Amino acid sequence: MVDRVPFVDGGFSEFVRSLPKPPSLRRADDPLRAGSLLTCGQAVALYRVQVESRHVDLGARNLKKENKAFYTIGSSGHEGNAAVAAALRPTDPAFLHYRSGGFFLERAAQLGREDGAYAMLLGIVASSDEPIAGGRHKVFGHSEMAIPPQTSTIASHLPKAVGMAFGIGRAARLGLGTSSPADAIVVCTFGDASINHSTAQGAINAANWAAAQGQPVPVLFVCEDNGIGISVQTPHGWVHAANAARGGMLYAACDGLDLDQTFTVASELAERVRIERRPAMLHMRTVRLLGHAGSDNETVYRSLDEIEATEALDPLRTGARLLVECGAASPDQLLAMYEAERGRVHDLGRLASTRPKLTTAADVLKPLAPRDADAIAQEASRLGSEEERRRFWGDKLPEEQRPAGFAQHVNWALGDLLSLYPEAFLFGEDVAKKGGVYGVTRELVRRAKRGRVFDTLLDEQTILGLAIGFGHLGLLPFPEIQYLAYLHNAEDQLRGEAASLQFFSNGQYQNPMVVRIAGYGYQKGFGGHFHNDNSVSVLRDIPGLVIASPARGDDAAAQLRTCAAAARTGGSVCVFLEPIALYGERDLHAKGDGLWTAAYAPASPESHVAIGKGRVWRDGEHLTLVSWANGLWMSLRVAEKLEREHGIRCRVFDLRWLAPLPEAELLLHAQHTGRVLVVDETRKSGGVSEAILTALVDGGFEGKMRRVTSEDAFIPLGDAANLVLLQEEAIEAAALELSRGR
Ligand SMILES: Cc1ncc(C[n+]2csc(CCOP(=O)(O)OP(=O)(O)O)c2C)c(N)n1
Ligand SMILES: [Mg+2]
Repeated sequence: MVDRVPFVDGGFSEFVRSLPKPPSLRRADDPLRAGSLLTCGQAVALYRVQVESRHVDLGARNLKKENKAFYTIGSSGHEGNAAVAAALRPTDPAFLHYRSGGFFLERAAQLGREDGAYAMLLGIVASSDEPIAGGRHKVFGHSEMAIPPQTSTIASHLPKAVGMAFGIGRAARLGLGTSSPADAIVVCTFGDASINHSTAQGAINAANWAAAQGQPVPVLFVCEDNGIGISVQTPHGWVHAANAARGGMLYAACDGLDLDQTFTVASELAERVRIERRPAMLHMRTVRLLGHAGSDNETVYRSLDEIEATEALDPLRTGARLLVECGAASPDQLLAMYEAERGRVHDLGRLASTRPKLTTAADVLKPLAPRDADAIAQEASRLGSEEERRRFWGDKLPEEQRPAGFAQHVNWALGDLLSLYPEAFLFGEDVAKKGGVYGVTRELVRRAKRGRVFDTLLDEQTILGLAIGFGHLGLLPFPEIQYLAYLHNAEDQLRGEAASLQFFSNGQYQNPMVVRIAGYGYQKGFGGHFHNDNSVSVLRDIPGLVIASPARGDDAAAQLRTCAAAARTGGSVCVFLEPIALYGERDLHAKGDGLWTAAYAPASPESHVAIGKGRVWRDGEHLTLVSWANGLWMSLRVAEKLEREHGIRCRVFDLRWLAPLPEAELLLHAQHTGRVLVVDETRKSGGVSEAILTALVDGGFEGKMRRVTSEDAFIPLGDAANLVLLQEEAIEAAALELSRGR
């Protein structure tokens, strides 16, 4: 593999030495050239940051050779992004591309910080001293620089950038304070290949869609276009052709090899975004030097001629030529600066490599999803003032209404939460005017203050991105995903982004949210797979995620409040699964028995349900049925029948939470009868029962265990659904077998 570092590094010095000396040097406060927004002094300072960024890249490669560094994706060739940072305010939230090192360092410099390069180097060596991720990843981020951390999933930060921009606008209209100034703009940077990703396309589209309706969306998309994504070339002119005239988005192109022009164009565009509160795209030309990463052998897909031609466009060379031609600096001064930065960064790299690393699993896990049960209990028990609630609900409060089913309880709890938290927002497809496809959110748009309950466009990635952005701002979002099946095309926003934020920011950033998802099977007379999805394993394996899965209205209301309280007090990311088939169910054993309704119990210490706390519905000594959601409803019916017809008495235990599972209680109730039947309406493979049985084994349970589940299938339309979904007959048969000792 050819190492191009000597050519880029040595080639730079050679190039600068060859520049003709300027006849005289200009003063620091002279404009760099006629019409420049930058003075000579500012241009030189900006250039120094670019040089610093380059030396961090070179330093990373040196440290890698000694096995002291773990990350060599650099910013070489992209240093023009320092001029974009200079055009913004340091309080403008920035979601950065992995080549935006210049941006990061310039923002540090703007704030008078001298530790920008050191922070990057600490990340490169994965030290626990690193200021954003604490050694968990090499990301650009800093809580004092308004730079939240990014994951490596390209483009996945764009939806949250749009969400944050939208949230800033919405909060400003409602007079709510947030973590960002009301006139902030949000910037996100990304590559030319990344722009093709559906996540990027969805985010850009969403910003334009909102802006087209006059909604403020002050987001600046910055495409750092080096013409290539790893080895795949971007068609010439593609970024321009696909974005220059798109929706109402402003668009401007700049040459990242010219720091002066980039600063001017970026400043003018940023100013328009700030004033007009409209989305804009800055298309910045860059080059990629030193390959995609240290391990990338560019010669496999690029000719040496091409590589050399690209190196000749090194922005440090073009920048040096500009400064020298304008008389802002002499070649000798620039060479001296280059070597001084090399030495300084080298020393910082050495120092960084001696700093501590994460040494225990407990340390790694610490910021993942902190939860304080007492704080949650206290917060979840808090009820808004009666006056406020009466203003929200009108004459009759929910507790003064007749007992009701699941959907109504969710509606009541959501209403109470909207009235309790002025910073709460409820949004999703069809949630506002229509009140949700099943009417769960009906009337809330009318009752809540304008703009707090709103319909989004049809894109689940955007819905979750909005929630993440709102969460960053300190707001409390309740996004709705219309059906579980449609979470799957957006789940990375939950898995890769939302759930990982506290982890990769060492607890410094939070994106609290309660994602309501309508799901599970058994919808009578409606459905097919996409409306009857029972696959939850994709949620269960997200570290730290809280999954509530209530079965009856009283639990639904209490658990929703618990989720909101966990989000509010600890930044928890919570998923609230709603069994569609039970939305309107009123009865349990017989038509008209009303046993699946409940009176509304408003927030109080008595009505609080802690995270991971299950519920015993029925006692018995012969057999323990373990279930949740529709499975619980069926289990209770079967238990009744078993007792009536066979004298078999079952204890029925409702998990209520699928993550974390109530493992200790589970064991206790299993031991009580010594026989456990897990009634799992999800899949046989990857379904929840796998975890339940494992928990019993891990807990040392030595009794008899069985499970009944649905089939590993997509759910067909009509009555055929019941051929693959778990049925009461199967539960009964298994229960009989188990209780007879087989
Ligand atoms: C969703 C996703 N798919 C694939 C990758 C692997 N990957 C990392 S960088 C990259 C190319 C990105 O190219 P571009 O956006 O042009 O950025 P550049 O590296 O050129 O600055 C790919 C495919 C990834 N990180 N995320
Ligand atoms: Mg690229």
